[in-house]
Amino acid sequence: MSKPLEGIKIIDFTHVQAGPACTQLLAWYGADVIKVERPGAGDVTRSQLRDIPGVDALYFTMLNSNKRSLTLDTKTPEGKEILTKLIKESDVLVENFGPGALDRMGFTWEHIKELNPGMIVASVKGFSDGHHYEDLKVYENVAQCAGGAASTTGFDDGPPTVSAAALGDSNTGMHLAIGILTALRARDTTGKGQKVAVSMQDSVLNLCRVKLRDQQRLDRVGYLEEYPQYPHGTFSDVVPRGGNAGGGGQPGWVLKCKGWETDPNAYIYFTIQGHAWAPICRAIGKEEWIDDPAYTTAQARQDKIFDIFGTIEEWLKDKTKFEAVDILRKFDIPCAPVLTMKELANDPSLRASGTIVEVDHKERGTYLTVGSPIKFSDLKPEVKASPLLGEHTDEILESMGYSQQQIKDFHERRVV
Ligand code: CAO
Repeated sequence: MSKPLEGIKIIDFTHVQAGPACTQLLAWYGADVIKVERPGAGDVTRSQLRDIPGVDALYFTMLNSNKRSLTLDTKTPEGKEILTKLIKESDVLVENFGPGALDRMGFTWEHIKELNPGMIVASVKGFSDGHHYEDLKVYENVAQCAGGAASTTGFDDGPPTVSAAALGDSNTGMHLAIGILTALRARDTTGKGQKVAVSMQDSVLNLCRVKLRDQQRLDRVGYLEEYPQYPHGTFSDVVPRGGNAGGGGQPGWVLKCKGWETDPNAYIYFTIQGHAWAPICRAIGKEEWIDDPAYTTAQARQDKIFDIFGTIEEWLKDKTKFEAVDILRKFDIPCAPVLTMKELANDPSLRASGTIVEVDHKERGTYLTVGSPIKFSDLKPEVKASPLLGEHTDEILESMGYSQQQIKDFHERRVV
């Protein structure tokens, strides 16, 4: 089966997480992604948090599947020549170097455009062009703090908190992938490439847009009724941290189940959907609440929402998180067990759907990774191992027309 992005050649100058997550996605869907790495060193994640001495770390293997690796010192004259040739033959160049690094390498957008007017240059930076922090280097948690996620995550009596989800890194990469596909579509009609830039701050803020909604509501009315601070606590003039409160119109919270005293994940998330009040009461054996005016509307329930959650926890006391969800699902109540990474790794449904996949790697044996979260009716992305450092250098140089002797010389002079 041919893949939709087959024929698209991508120079992948990305490292760590934000950029590699983007190019990995494009590689799954058929693009030829050539990861360009410094000879002898490569992407720093190859050696970060290693679990097997001398073998590419999972951090690298889980973000660079389906790519080819070309080692190239782009600061040498020959390296620049090879890169110039590669740019002329490629469709997209993706990079997430620190600010100005590509320019310092001698490959400004103007120069690349001259070499290949159809080229799409896609960049991740911490902050957008022209931003007063545009010179800053940025990692995940820096972006979460700068994008509004940290100030609105956690509990009211605790410090700003970052999420385990890679809102700054992989999320930015996903935004960039959409940008690249959009620019490719535009090129189909104009024949011209363009520069696509995504900042980590903007990508985090995009996912925090409901918090910007809340800021404006707070400015107008002075309180936010779905936050745990309402109605008994106090609000300042900024959106507070809402703990585990459900957003939108349905209150929710993380509730203890059987075994919570010893198992830190014996919890479920429970949502009180307005129209599901009667089924909730039936499920937890509180039929008397169904027609009680003190409980029938969301507004009436608001000031005692934590007492209601307390009653539900009483009901949950003798049920595991899985047993509880099995009962609640029959009443159509939106809920889920709080799942650990171990439970997710072994989840048969995730294995069957290709969301958790086992990949065979030349040096480390098999390992688990997250496959394509996007499912297609006519495409089944196959996740292949990440490349070893420089694994495809010779074959790529050969395909570019370099002779065996030239390739040997490049190796000897550490150009590749
Ligand atoms: N050959 C020769 N030189 C190379 C090379 C190659 N193949 N690949 C990279 N380099 C050089 C670059 O030219 C640059 O050199 P100069 O700084 O001398 O111009 C240097 O290596 C890379 O610099 P960097 O700033 O990208 O690397 P860093 O480790 O200091 O910073 C990071 C890392 C992630 C903070 C920075 O790249 C950054 O802010 N990127 C943008 C934001 C981003 O994507 N962050 C997310 C990372 S995931 O958490």
